[in-house]
Amino acid sequence: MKTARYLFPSDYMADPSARVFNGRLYIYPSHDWESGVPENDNGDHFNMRDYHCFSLEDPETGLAHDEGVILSVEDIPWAGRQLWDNDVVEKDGRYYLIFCLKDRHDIFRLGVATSDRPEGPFRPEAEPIKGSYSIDPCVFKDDDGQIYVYFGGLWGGQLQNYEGNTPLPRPYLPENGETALHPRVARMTDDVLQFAEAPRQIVILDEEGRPMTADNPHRFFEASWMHKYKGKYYFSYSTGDTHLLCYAVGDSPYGPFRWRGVLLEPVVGWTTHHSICEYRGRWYLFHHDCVPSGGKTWLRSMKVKEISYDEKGDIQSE
Ligand code: FUB
Repeated sequence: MKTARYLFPSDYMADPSARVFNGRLYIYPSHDWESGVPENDNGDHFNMRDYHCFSLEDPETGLAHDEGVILSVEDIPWAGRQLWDNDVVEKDGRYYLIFCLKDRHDIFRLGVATSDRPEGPFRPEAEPIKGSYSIDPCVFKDDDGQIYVYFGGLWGGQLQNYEGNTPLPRPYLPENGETALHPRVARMTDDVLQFAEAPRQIVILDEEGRPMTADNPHRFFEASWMHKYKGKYYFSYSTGDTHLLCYAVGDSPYGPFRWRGVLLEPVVGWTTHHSICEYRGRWYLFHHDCVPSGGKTWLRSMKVKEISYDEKGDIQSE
């Protein structure tokens, strides 16, 4: 199966994070809806209010089964608005959902909610992760058990409001020829509730081995995802306004990651966002597009397609 197919025709779900827990495949998407907020470059029209969990028996044929609501914005004590992308990791039989949401000052933070079941419901912590900012957390558990969160996103994702981890007095988006903004990574504490270290900027190198510049159509925009294949770290991401999904490969969870290729060409809709997951010995790319909503960028539908690797470890996705 190299053609993508839709997973849940009866509602709009985006940014699918696919994970395997206890031999079962789960998907944790954002839940799009028609909120009536006008579209703008800040992404205000993505005004989501809850998350559902889905399980999927067979990515080749089956539809996703809705396990119900697992977290709602009104249950999060520090909530402002806009429940964007999330991801889930397991540690010692507990499940940790890491999500992004604007606080009451309209600043995106990362939060944690916990459950003893992958299907939730998840109970949110009282405060966001200390020192967190921006959007699109991906929670990656390495083979040694260490857990890392990758995050960051431009424009409405507010990454341009920071230099390193420090808020800037004014946002700064690098210009052509300047080094692009890059995503962040932080190791999590043993209880998976806080950063164990100050977030580090990770570097994506171009084909010549130089840090990507702002005018490179393959530079990072949002939607970090990390997976491991044959001992190598594959960092994949969305290029935002050039509408691609790309991947880059490195030897450490902190990078640097060298650009290797395009995973997905532009689809109908503005955003591209995805996850990559191995299930029953096969590899799958989960993503979304806006075909079922007739191109409404804020109403997205999740899809899956099989991918494979060649002998060099390059991903074959078309
Ligand atoms: O779903 C809201 C935002 O749109 C996500 O956080 C971004 O990655 C983009 O898909």
